[in-house]
Amino acid sequence: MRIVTVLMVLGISRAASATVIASEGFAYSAGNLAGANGGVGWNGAWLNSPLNVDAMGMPLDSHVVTPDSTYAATHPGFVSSGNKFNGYGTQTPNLTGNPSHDVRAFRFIDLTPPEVTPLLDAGRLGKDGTSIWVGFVSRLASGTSGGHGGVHLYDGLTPLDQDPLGGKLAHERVFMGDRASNTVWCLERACGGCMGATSDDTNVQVNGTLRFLVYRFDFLPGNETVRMWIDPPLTGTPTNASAVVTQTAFLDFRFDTVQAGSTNFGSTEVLEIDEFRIATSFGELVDPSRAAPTASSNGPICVGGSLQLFASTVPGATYAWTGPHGFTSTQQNPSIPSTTAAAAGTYAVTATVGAVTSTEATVTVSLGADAAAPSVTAPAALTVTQSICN
Ligand SMILES: [Ca+2]
Ligand SMILES: [Ca+2]
Repeated sequence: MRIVTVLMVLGISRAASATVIASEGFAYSAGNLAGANGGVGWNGAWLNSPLNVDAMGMPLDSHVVTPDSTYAATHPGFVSSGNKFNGYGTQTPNLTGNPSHDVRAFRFIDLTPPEVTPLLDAGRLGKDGTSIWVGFVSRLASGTSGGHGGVHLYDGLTPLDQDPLGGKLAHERVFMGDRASNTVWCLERACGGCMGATSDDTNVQVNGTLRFLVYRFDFLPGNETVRMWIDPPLTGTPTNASAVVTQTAFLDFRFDTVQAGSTNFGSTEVLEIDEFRIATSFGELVDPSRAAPTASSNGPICVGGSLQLFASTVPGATYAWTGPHGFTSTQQNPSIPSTTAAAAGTYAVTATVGAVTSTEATVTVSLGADAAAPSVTAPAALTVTQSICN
């Protein structure tokens, strides 16, 4: 009797893909924003504080205005939809309960999808080692800026029936847009006296020119690194060197809520915001449908077997695979017919639609092989029986 143990190394496959976390094109009818519940990736509708009322007790809200922002007209490849958002500002004085004349709209991000889970730290976005892109188009149609406006990221929110600013001191973490003390587009950590305030101004004036503002938050142990771009080419992910702001000591923070709005000191000075997106790749800020494919394989396989790689379908895309041993392919689902041990490793694929290439999705393939020699194991006790002729 012989027991042969065949040892085989089993590999695991993993897939990674880019993710649109939330997207809002303000595809709503003209009118008040509160209660609008469209877009993708949100937990509930836009909220406005009931404390925002005019002298007559009528609600003051941010507005949806027709038509859409026109960035796509001048920058082919940028996808827009619906109408646009106007920060209301202080068109009507004597607000009850809101002496700062600061009208803001809030919305919670949906953090329940499984593809968002790896980005979470204690239930909010901002896990160490992850990067999140935020982008939107904005302009001040009236030209010169006297107030401020833009998009804020919050970690939690004080109920809006208690505070129309949602507990800015306790919860606001990031401001992106046109800050009160300057007239250029900026990145700011500003929350009325909280710890860790920074202001990073660009040299690009806030005016009637529609700008595509892009921010990338690299979440790290301790302080985050944040970069900002203005009107980056849509032809590919912008480089770190091309950033107009690089802040390597930004506050250590998490977020789960978005706020948009403005405080302006003239009745016609209203900030326009549109195509607001939160994603894990630049391409998805340009076109929220442009997620990276999911990569997978038929692994683990044995040396000598046929390796099959799979990229999920991205409409209209071309594909580019790279891998071990100089492997490249432009097929969506390439194969390697007779593998050698050198075929083991991580394969990466990108999808390109038009001028924008997705982030990489990867899959790691392990190849199993027979052990160098059979291993034979005898039982500890063996009875040998033989009939003897005598
Ligand atoms: Ca829009
Ligand atoms: Ca951190």
